[in-house]
Amino acid sequence: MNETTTEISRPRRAMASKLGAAEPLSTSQLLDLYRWIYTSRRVDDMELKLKKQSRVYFQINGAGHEAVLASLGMIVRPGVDWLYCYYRDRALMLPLGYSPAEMLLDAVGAADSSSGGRQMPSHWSVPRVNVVTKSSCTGTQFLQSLGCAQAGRYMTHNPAITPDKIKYDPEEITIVTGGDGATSEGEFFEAVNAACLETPHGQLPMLFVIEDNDYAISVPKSQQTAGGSISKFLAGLSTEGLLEIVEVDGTDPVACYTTFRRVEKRLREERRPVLVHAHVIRPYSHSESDDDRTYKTPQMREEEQKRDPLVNFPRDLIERGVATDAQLESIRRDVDAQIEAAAVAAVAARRPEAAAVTQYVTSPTVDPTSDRFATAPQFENLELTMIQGINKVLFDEMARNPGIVIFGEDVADVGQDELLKDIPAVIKGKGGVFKATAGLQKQYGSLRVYNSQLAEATIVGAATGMATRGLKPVAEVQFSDYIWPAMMQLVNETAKIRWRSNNGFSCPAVIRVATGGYLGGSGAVYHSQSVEATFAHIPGLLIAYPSTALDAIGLLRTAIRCDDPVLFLEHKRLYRQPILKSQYPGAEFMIPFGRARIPRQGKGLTVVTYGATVLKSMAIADKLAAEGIDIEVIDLRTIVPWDQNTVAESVRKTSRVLVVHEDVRSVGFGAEIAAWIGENDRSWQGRGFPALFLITESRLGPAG
Ligand SMILES: Cc1ncc(C[n+]2csc(CCOP(=O)(O)OP(=O)(O)O)c2C)c(N)n1
Repeated sequence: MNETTTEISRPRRAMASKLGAAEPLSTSQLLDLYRWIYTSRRVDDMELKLKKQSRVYFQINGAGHEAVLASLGMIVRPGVDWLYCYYRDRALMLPLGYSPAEMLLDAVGAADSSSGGRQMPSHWSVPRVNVVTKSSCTGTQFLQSLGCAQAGRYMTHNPAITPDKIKYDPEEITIVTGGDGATSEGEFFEAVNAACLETPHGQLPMLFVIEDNDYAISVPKSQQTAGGSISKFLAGLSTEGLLEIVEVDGTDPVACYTTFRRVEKRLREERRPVLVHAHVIRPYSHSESDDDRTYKTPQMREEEQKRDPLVNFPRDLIERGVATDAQLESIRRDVDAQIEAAAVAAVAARRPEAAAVTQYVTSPTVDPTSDRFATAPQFENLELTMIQGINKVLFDEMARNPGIVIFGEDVADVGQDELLKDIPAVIKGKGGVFKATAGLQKQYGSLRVYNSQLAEATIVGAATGMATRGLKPVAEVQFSDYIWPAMMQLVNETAKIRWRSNNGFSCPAVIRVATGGYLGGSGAVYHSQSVEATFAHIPGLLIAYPSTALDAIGLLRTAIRCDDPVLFLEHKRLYRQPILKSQYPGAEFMIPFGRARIPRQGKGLTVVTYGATVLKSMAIADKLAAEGIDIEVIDLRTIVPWDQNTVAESVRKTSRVLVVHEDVRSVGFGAEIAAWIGENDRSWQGRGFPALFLITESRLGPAG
């Protein structure tokens, strides 16, 4: 079955048949379309004018993309559907009720804009109609929209989640847009693949809209996509019936509207994915800082102008007798006046206070460092290693919170649902390469516990999209050495969603990551790296790094119950250490973040450490005690935030500090601790600058 269809037509020729189609647009709908197309272009023009006056700092336009986007807006169910929109999507925002006044507040960076002045213009974020905050990254939206759609599917199939608890609608669809250039990002292919996968709970009702203007800044499509067409590139998926692909003239609003209406049934009723490849134009330069005359000839630019919907659509409306020139002129005058007034208001609008810049880096309401997360242990007669403790917390938290979803590479017990009944009689079940998730799928089913694709960006991107919807994904990255494909999501998305949307959205996902070395000789370089310093650099991302079973249990529960994204680092070497075992402290036990532990008190020297080097430091401290050296060991437990008070107090007492970490010496997290101690030396109450050393694990020697 080949579902690829081509609907490229010039608006003028197409109009008669489109107007007479089964679901013809009414006159008022056609005039609405014209109003949105015209408004979008004129807001662009106003922003360009304000840019020339240095009232705005950047401008990116939606010119030439208006027709496909305005018509897409007509099929959106505002507040029901979910949207991840590209920076060209001004004309999609208008039918959703996002006004020129709001757009211009965004453009000038007003305090009362959607990002509180933190984002560039046209980085849409409208919580009231489920337009999820977009970054400047060209491809990250695809995987987040995947997670959003997965969340919708999850909620539809999980009766424990009702719309009064988490917003969803059984008919919702997820719409994600992007340019032809953006389809070269690996995340696009990962998202299409995952959306098309047949799972026990079906495919995903995702509408991918590719706005193809032939260029990515100056790079033509011929250098971008093999064969020059993303829809032809993906044709195999449509041949298999996995994805419906439709090509359409994106400058023809009626053809686009008809296309979107036609694919709605597949999306809303059949819950299956669709890709609309819309051929548009880009009559303005990429942005105000680009000049397309440097790479397009005058003739090329003239050809493009001939397809401009702002010229062709009103002409067709008049020629078809839908509207008179006077009627259209009246719309234009009305819109112009509205935009003028909006610009005056935007220029006068309040700008953010400088102090507001640190607001909403983390949750303003849930503080994981607070006493609310300090619960006393109620020990049960159940002794657990660190990995068993992690597994037990996941079991208990899943029972408590139906919003928890667990996925990652190999985390499921089995790949086929029908094998679940064979556990444990016939097969043991996998449950993660380290067994952290063993038995969870058997207990909670494959809606809640499943294998992801072998794609770390997908794992984190999908977790990000799910968490934004209100679920609590606890995803696993198998080895920290392989977390890097997810770096873009973690740095630019997961960690920044709350801040950049001015608290409009949040992303409290938990990403569990096996990390660190000592894999019995077989670890080598790609199974032993320390990654905490890299991630500690990212505002908005909390990092826990337990060194005992008890801490892993308490900190993981805090990570799950708090409202911020947490990178939960689990040292592989500690997973099964008998010496680190603990009795299970009960299903409510939590340890607040940012509170260090002092496993050994001393007066002669402070050792500040975390993770696997805690155990090593303790062993050396015990040894040196015999030689009369009295060492205090501080286990930070969490890297972000880290407990400066406890360190300060100890340093004041000992006046000597040794910072120990497993990472390379330069620019590891230990360097941060050492720098902080040095920077704050004046606060050591006149006791002088403390002797300060940074030591890496390799220097601990065999005794460690
Ligand atoms: C990941 C990433 N790489 C590079 C950029 C810089 N950049 C911004 S827009 C753009 C071109 C995007 O082209 P396309 O997706 O075709 O959309 P268009 O601008 O043509 O509508 C580039 C390279 C970016 N924002 N993000």
